[in-house]
This record gives sequence, C-alpha cells and structure tokens, in this order.
Amino acid sequence: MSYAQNVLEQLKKKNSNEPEFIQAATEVLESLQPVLDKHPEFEEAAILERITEPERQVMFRVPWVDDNGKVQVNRGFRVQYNSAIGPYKGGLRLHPSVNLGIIKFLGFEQIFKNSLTGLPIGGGKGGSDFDPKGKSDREVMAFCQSFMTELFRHIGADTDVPAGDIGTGAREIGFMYGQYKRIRNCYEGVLTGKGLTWGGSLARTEATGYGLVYFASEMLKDLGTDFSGKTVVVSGSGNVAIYATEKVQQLGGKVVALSDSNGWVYDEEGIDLAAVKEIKEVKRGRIKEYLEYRPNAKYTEGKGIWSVKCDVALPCATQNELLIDDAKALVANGCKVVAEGANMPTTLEATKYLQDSGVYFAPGKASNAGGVATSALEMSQNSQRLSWTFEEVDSKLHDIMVNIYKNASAAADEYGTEIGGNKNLVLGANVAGFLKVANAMMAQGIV
Ligand code: NDP
Ligand code: 2IT
Repeated sequence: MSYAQNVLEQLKKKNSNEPEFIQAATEVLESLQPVLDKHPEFEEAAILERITEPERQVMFRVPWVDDNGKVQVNRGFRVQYNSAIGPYKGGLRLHPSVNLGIIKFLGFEQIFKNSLTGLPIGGGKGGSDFDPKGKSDREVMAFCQSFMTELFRHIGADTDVPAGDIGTGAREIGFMYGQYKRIRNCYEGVLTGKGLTWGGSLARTEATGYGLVYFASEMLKDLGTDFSGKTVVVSGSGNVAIYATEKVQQLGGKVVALSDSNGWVYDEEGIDLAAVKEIKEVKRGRIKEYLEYRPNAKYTEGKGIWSVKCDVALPCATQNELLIDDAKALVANGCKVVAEGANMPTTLEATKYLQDSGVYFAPGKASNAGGVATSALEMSQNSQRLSWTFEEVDSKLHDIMVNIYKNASAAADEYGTEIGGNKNLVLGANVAGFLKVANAMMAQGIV
C-alpha cells in the first residue's frame, strides 16, 4: 500500500464518525502520491500524519439567554489546524449542522487554500451549532458575546484570525469584535470582515464571489471563450452567491437561477440582483419572495437547481449539494465549466463524473480563495493602519486569482495527466497548496 493510502486508512479508523473530514482528506491525499514519490523525505518526516492532525482543537460551552428569558446552550468550536506558514486563519460557521467533523474538514481545506493565495496565513476554522435564522438581533448579540467570552483567549492578530462563513456576516462579526475589544482592551485586527469604519477592507464583502468569477474567467480563457453571453446557474443566495452573480452580470453573462435551503428560483430573463440583495441582505427573507419582485419567474420547492440548462455552474451554498445525479443532469444539458464557490459542494463521485465527461472543474480551495485572500489584505491594512481603495484591493484580488489559476495549472501539468481533455485542477490545487506548507514544516523540524 502506498504511503498516502496507508495514512488515509489510519485516518478512516481514527475518525470514523467524521464523514466530511474523511471525504476532504481522501481528495487531498489521493492527489499527493506523485509528489510523495518524488520527495521520500516527506514520508520519513511523517508529513502526512502531521498535516492531517490539527495542532489544537477547542470545544466549549456557549450559554446565552433568549428573548423569553430561557437559557440556551450551544457548542462552540475552533480548530487550529496548521500554522507552518502564518497565523491560523479561517471563518466561523454558525449553522445547526455544525459539528467537529465539519469544522475539521473546513479547517483542513483551509490549510491548502490559504497556501494557494501566496499570502502568509495558516489554516483554521470554527463555529457553532447556533442557528441565527429567525433570532432577534438581541439574541444574536447575546450568543456572539458569550461565544467570544471563551474564544478570545485562543485568538489574536498574530495567533489566529477568524472571519465570516455560513451564518456569520457583518452583524455577527461586529458583535464578536465589540466583545473581544472589551475583554482584551486592545484594538487589533483579530477578526476580518469588519465594518468599513472600524478596520474592515473595501471589497472584502464582494471578494469570494468576485474572486470565483475571476478564476472561472481564466478557465474559460483556456477554453478559448469568456463569460459574455453565457448562461450561468448559481446555487445559494448568500454572500458568495450574490457577489458571484454580480460579477457574472458585469462580465456579460446571464445568471438564470439561485437557491436557498428551501427551494430555487428560475428567471429566464436573468436574475434581478437588486431584488435578491433586498430580500437577503436587508429583509433576511426567503428566495421564494423573489416572485413578489418578478412575477414571471418560477419557484420550485426543494432541490433540483442543477436540472437547469447552463454553460457554467457555480455551486455557492454548502458541502455535498451537487450529487452524482446533478452531475449527470449538468453534463446532459451541455454544461462546460463547474467552479466551486462553496467548500466541497461536489461529492467525490460527482467530481469524477464531471471531470471524466469533459467538464472543466475547479475545486473550491482554489476557486473560492479570494475571500480569505482579501481577509489577508485586510490584516495587512490593519497592521499598516491604512485603508486601500476599492480599486486597489480588487486589482490585488484579481492578480491573486490569476496566480492561483497559473500555479494550480502548472502543478497539474507537472504532476498529473489530463482528465476528460482538461487539466486536472483538483490535483494541481492540492499539490501546489501542499508543497509550500510541507516545505515550511520540513524547515521547522518535528513540531
Ligand atoms: P451565507 O450564510 O451568506 O449563505 C449561505 C447560502 O447557502 C444561503 O443561501 C443558504 O440558504 C444556503 N445554505 C446553507 N446551508 C445550506 C444547507 N445545509 N442546505 C441548503 N442550502 C444551504 O454563506 P456564504 O455565502 O458566506 O457561504 C457559502 C459557501 O461558501 C459555504 O460553503 C462557505 O464555506 C463558502 N465560502 C465562503 C466564503 C466567504 O467569504 N463568505 C469564502 C470561501 C468559501 P439558507 O439561508 O436557506 O440557509
Ligand atoms: O472558507 C473560507 O475561506 C472563508 N469562509 C473565509 C475565511 C476568511 O478568513 O476570510
């Protein structure tokens, strides 16, 4: 058995109750054998055993009082996965589905994603099984303050810098930042995604979605085309989905469908993004309400968004939302490019099917890295005590995404073989992300 397979077998035994973590680890380790063959020193130094084991993980009680005066208790998490190339960096997910296995998969992916950005950030992730949906602002504040009352002792601008993710947006980051500052009596860039008047960066809100479309544009360029006139399906209707849609529209593409966890809308004439922003960013409503703005659009309850015919598909909701039957529907409808905005939205089986069928596929750790890259730019601005213009940040983001594409494709050429007539960007991203971290770990000894 190869070194990578052997480590994977051990991981499966040790973490059998963490299916999402096993899925993420399988995808990465199965890509790395060509690198491990070339560098036997990695096995001697047990790099795979070390990189798959978090440096530290904390789980804690988060008690708070709801609007009825009842005491509620949630579970908080922070997994500090790898600090070989910089302070731990990664978002905080607030969703009822959150458990240790999910935070571990996200933290593990973050190591390689952050490495791919070319910026000095290690990998981490956190969150809670708290559900912000339907809660009052006061309840969200009570939760965030309690969460930070424990988390503060584990983080810091040079130690670990959390940010947003599903369920954690500007409101939550604000409440958490206020509590951190109050406890520590220190005004530092300990969180990213902050408001613009208190240390946030211009273009951070847009960054993940914009970056995804910059990356997909590089893929289209390699296929000899661009977004102009393309029909695009985007799943989700949160931060990533909204700004991916905005950039596709700016580049002349037509987004015809968006979704949330209840259902999806199809608008043949192209999504009215101002309506979606009002529903989601202002009213915190459901995507179904889109029909109030565009009565000719169609709403379908439940899953099924991938049955919509498109040239480009951008899954931007959550893990394992694009399954084998969805992949088959996309291929049957002539889809040419799938780029992940969410983390691990495509199952391993669906990914392989898409790749084998000639769809050019980008894994989230490469194509959604624009968010964390811009978070690292926010950290730089905080350290300098300066604010850059929107254009400056956006142009750096664009360059970073082009570079990630170049590095992942170069690694795909060097270590992999073509798949379905395209570069294997899954392998390329894993190899390029891994090499930088592994080399740093080698230099720093057995730690
Ligand atoms: P938001 O909370 O803003 O939006 C999430 C969207 O996905 C909502 O439309 C939500 O619908 C839907 N969704 C969430 N969970 C589920 C579920 N279990 N089933 C179906 N739909 C679901 O989050 P973001 O847009 O920030 O994050 C989306 C994805 O992008 C996540 O995978 C995240 O990890 C990833 N990501 C985010 C980055 C960022 O900077 N924000 C950076 C890189 C990756 P509903 O409202 O009904 O729950
Ligand atoms: O998955 C991700 O990369 C994020 N949620 C963004 C993390 C960050 O630190 O900005």
